[in-house]
Amino acid sequence: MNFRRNLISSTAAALLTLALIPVASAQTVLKASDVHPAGYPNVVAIENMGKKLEAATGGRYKLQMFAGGVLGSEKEVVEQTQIGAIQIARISLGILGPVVPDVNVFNMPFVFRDEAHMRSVIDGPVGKEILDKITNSPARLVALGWMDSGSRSLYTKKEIKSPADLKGLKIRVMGNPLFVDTMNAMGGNGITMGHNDTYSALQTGVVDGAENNPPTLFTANHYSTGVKFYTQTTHLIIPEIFVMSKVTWDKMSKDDQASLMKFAREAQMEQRAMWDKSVAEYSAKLQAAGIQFKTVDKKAFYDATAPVRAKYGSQFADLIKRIEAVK
Ligand code: BDP
Repeated sequence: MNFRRNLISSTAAALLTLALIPVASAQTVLKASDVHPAGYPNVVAIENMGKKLEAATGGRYKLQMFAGGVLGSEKEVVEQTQIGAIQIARISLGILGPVVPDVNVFNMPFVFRDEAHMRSVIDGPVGKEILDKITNSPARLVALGWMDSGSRSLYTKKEIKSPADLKGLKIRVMGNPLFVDTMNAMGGNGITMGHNDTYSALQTGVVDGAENNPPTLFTANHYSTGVKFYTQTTHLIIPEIFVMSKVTWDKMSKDDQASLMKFAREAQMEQRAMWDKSVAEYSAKLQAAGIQFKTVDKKAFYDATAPVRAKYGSQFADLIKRIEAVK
């Protein structure tokens, strides 16, 4: 009796396994990476994009989000995406500069008048052109869309009123020579490191400060390292970007590619709405935690960084004219 029951149940189990195999093997898992924690607007927007793709393809694609930088620094994640070990990377455009030099036009200090200007540019033909340049470059990445990252400003223990106050201060910047030059021109010493190493560098005094937007200052806990002043230089207004490995893209059908592009565009818009709320929310939390938001004479920093725009901008002269002409 027992024997028969066991036989039946093991046969049933075998049939069940067989039935599951085709489904399981037909599903492609897209590993997605972000240095930001779960719940951050970028992470949520990418997860929602994945859910839509999963529904539209009847489960043939499933996105798995690895938030909080668990897959490595953005530089490492880009490399992993290029070879197809990671499928979707949400990164700062700043990190892509050394890989696709054409994107550096958006990475220059004060290239946009303000965040509204940056949005108009990325939404228009110039934004599309830069996405195409990434996709058509030898980098083996397909640009899916833009995201907002607001403005980057300085945070330090010491108050900064002018470029002279940055003298002798080591300020963490993202890994791109353009940002080292920018920080040096602003009066400090630019030190590059990955986002996930910045907290301990601030904590141990390896650096005296960093620069970023309010949501990052809060969610990465940088505000709890003794930093007191958030000096609103807004020297960089760099959009975020999300890219797919070309290895993965090339295996997708034209229809699936079109669905993904549609959902990517929706993710861009969804993140933007969440972004504005998150800047307001985290700025309030930072202030409640004692961080002093300071306005500053931006012109002094603008003037100080003129040599950086001259050095990196000459190759983009026509494009910069078109960016400036965007209302
Ligand atoms: C944040 C970006 C993130 C970067 C980080 C950084 O969202 O992609 O990794 O800055 O400074 O604003 O490294």
